[in-house]
Amino acid sequence: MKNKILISLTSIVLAIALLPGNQLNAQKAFGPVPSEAQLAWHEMEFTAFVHFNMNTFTDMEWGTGGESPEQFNPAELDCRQWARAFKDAGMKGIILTAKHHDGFCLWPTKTTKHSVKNSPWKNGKGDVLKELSEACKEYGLKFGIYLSPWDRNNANYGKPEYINIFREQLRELLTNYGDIFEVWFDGANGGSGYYGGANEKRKIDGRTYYGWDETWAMVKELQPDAMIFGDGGPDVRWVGNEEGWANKTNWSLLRREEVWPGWPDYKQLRSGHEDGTHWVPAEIDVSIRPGWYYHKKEDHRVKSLPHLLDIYYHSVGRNGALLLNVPPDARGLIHENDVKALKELAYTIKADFANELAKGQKVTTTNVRDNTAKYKATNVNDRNKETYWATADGVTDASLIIEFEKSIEFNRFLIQEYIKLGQRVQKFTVEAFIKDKWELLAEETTIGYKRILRLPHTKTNKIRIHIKDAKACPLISNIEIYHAPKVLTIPQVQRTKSGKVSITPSDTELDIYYTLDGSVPDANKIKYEEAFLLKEKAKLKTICIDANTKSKSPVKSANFEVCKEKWQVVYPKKQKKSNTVIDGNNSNSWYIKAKKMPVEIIIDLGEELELSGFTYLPDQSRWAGGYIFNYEFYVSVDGEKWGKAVSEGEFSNINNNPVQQQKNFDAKKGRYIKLKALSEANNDKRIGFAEIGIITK
Ligand code: FUL
Repeated sequence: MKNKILISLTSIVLAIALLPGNQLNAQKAFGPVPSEAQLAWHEMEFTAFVHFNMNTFTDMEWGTGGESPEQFNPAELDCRQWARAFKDAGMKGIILTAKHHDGFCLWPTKTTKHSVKNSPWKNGKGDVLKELSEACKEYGLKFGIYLSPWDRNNANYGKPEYINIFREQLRELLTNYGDIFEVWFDGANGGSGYYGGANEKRKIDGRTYYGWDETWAMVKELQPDAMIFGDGGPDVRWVGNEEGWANKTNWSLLRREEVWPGWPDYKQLRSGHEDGTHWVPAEIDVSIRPGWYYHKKEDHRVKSLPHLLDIYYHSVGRNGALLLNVPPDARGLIHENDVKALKELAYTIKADFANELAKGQKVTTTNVRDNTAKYKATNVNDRNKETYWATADGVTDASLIIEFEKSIEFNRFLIQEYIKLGQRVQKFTVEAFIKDKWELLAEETTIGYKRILRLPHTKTNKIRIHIKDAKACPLISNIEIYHAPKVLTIPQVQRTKSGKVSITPSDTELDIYYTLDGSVPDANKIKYEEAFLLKEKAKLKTICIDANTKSKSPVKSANFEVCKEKWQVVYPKKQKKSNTVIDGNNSNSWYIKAKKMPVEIIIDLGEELELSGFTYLPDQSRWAGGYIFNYEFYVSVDGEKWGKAVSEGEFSNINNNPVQQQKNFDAKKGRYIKLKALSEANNDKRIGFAEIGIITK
């Protein structure tokens, strides 16, 4: 009997000890944890992706595989220039498209003739992998490879033989170029291809065809520390979009066995799985341009600084790693526009995190496991990543207060969990003590390796971090507080068809001022509070000002004509969405099918005006086309008699630089305008428009 009681008592004690909240969770892992190599990968945070290959020379995104090696010839290729630009941008590594879907290999592989070996570049003696791996070493960057599983060139693609070829390519890459930190396997597969001349569609089963288990084992055998990227890992997962963001709730955990390349539920990858079985953190891949490859016509569409900053805060700031693609041009160099954008981004990130305010300040807490060096509250601001604040086992609701000697101003909050023992926090808030009470600044969910919050500009002497829920006692290793300067890039101005003008600043906390009389705007001019009506012709000048520092953005000028409220597209007749052409919105577009040229569009301006020019903005979207090349422009009083064209000619460089085109002519009065397209820049069978405008005398 005594023994029985003893046995059941022991089992109760054992059962209690095994309950998640009651283990020695401050010292033991809870759930999946990262490997050493994954930890090192987390710390890289920001890496360059380089799409440079056959597509760079054919102006494509997905080559068919039928290209000729003759087409690859980067006359000025300089991998050191790439490495320098990335190093200066604060990136820690480079991943290169050694082979993209079109199958062209950037190294002299033994597995196929479709490589640099048969290109005119360096008379077939060149090796991009060698040059870039050496540049990486020189600049202290890690080196990674992208090898497309889909190969639209290879005759054996789809058959078992191809898998041996694919693995052999991998073997060459993983043995000849030093340490590889990441191997990137793309899940994309569109089926059709050249396939050695067969020109057909080939279907494979993404789950079974590539024999992933064996392929992954080979990677680990040759490069034990390399991270393997795939839709569902195994080491690093895709984030489920190519726009540059993870969800705010982002677990580094994944029910990995459920995911495979081409998984239809890929949107779940944006958050990971709270109950994930493996540590598979998110990598956020996005391009600095609309396309993954360089296209001259996108030179004016390198992402703006505010956009790149959003990407940074929505990736690195949301427990992910940022893989920013910067595609070199056909010279083999990173284009000057991209270099400039990278410089601005690096400068701003540096400025945002220049001056840390929490280090060494007083920290108190509502709960601590014990006050030993390992767990005490002040571990969060000691700058030692091996120490952390831990609550007692089972306590998953606790606060921590950072008290500043003098009142501070801040707008960035950075927090890190001690992920070596698992990702735990499920809910937390940040508050500031203002005028004798706690004000809520943010209510959030996960933390993970790193979470950065952009908060409203706040003045305080106390900040409270309240962990409201966690899977096990929270372990917080680091908290940092910053006061980031406002982003003072040029404001954006938009005006609708009916004349409503809106001004968007690069930083929501800036004040906006404007003038309509041509004078320079400053803090004494009209303050912009909300969108306003401006129907008549006017010159708008606007500026953003930081009320605290008085710093100013550059001035944005917009010359508005009479608004398009009365305008109507009268030809082609009754075409849905043709009003897109005159709605004041540059980011939507409309096309006229054009089996034969010429093609024309007629607009009724609703009143007679004295015209002296017109503007044509082609479609600005990623898959744009239909660029008018040769044109004629007419003005008419009644829409019937047109007379001679008031302007004719060509939009000379529209293909390479599809920005707004402007043509001026001798003034003519009229109420109707006609833009006639005589030819399309690429013999495309359609003509596209984002916007048509006029210039009046
Ligand atoms: C996609 C590919 O199809 C794109 O071309 C690009 O390589 C991107 C990173 O992944 O799935």
